[in-house]
Amino acid sequence: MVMNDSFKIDELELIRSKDIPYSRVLSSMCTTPHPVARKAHDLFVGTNLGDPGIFIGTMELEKRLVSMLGEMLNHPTAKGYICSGGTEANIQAVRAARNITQGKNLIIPASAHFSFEKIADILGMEVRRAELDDEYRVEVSSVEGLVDENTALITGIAGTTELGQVDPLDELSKLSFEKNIPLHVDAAFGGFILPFLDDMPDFDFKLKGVTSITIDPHKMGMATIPAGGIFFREARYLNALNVDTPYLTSNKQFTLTGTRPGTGVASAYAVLKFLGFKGMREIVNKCLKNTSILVEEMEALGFEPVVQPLMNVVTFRTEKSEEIKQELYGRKWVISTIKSPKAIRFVIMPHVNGEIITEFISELKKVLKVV
Ligand code: 0PR
Repeated sequence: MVMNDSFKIDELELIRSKDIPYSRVLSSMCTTPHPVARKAHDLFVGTNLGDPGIFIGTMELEKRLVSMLGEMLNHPTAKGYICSGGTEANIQAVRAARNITQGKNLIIPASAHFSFEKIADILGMEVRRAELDDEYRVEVSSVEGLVDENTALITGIAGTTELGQVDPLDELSKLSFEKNIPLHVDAAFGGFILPFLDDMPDFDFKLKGVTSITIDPHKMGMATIPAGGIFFREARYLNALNVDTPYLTSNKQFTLTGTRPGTGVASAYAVLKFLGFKGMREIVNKCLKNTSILVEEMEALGFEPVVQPLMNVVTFRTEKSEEIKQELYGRKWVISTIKSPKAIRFVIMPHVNGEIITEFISELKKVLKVV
């Protein structure tokens, strides 16, 4: 083989070293993949679930993972697949509901992820935003007021992107069931947290109105990117997504992408099998404990959380949110901000340990002197 002299792996290593390491990132919903996820990923590099007749083993693994996640979501026979992330999962949920109901609008909480704007654009549907209560959870009466005969889908969120809040899903479920409108739960983030906590509200297929759920292994599931998940209560939703693929080893395809990596399946499966329910619970609890430590430290500096954190997402009110974020970024620390109310936002993922929090707080003290 003729090698081109101009290529050296050092070039890639150098470029990669410009990325900010996760140890300095306190606001991402992704994290360093679990070591077993990396191993599994390597083993499945190059696999393509878009052609299941070739990747027979990989397909079998996806079936196993789908039933494990279905069980975690209180519906062992849920139908679904592993996709590229929360955006694709949400697109597919809305598309399936639209195809079944022929509805023209969808109702989302004002706190919904921006993926729904893309969805409205792609599917040409009207998005109706329901108001939030004082705790930034959707007002069910506002949702009810927006429903009409053209409503294809109602969405509730289990772990909002900005605040980690959970909508009153039991009430949304009742409303959806009564009105016979599909209910989608965006648990892209919370789906790998809520099942491992005591005293948490029901958010999954236990609620009889819930027809679909987004749950992302590449967030709290510690799988390698990309790994999202979309699950439906009934096969007819998945079937409503089918197109014919006459020349492939399968003759139909319900996925959005054609070529589809098996790495997310393998890495997500490996993490769940390796850690088990007990191991996942320990990691989730550790994240929550570290979140409380951050809250204590921030309160000692005079900050106040916007809402008491339910999960490992926490925000603190400050008029100087943008200045603080920028000054920290200049020092290679990454946090984020929210606009309403003005606040700085943290996501305390598994890579954020006590040592990192201590280091961060000492940097923040310096920043507060100059902003
Ligand atoms: N639904 C919810 C509730 C989300 O929080 C997100 C993403 C999505 C759907 C879309 O998921 P994908 O990004 O997998 O398509 N939430 C994060 C956010 O927008 C995604 C993220 C993750 C952003 C890591 C930055 C980052 O460093 O904040």
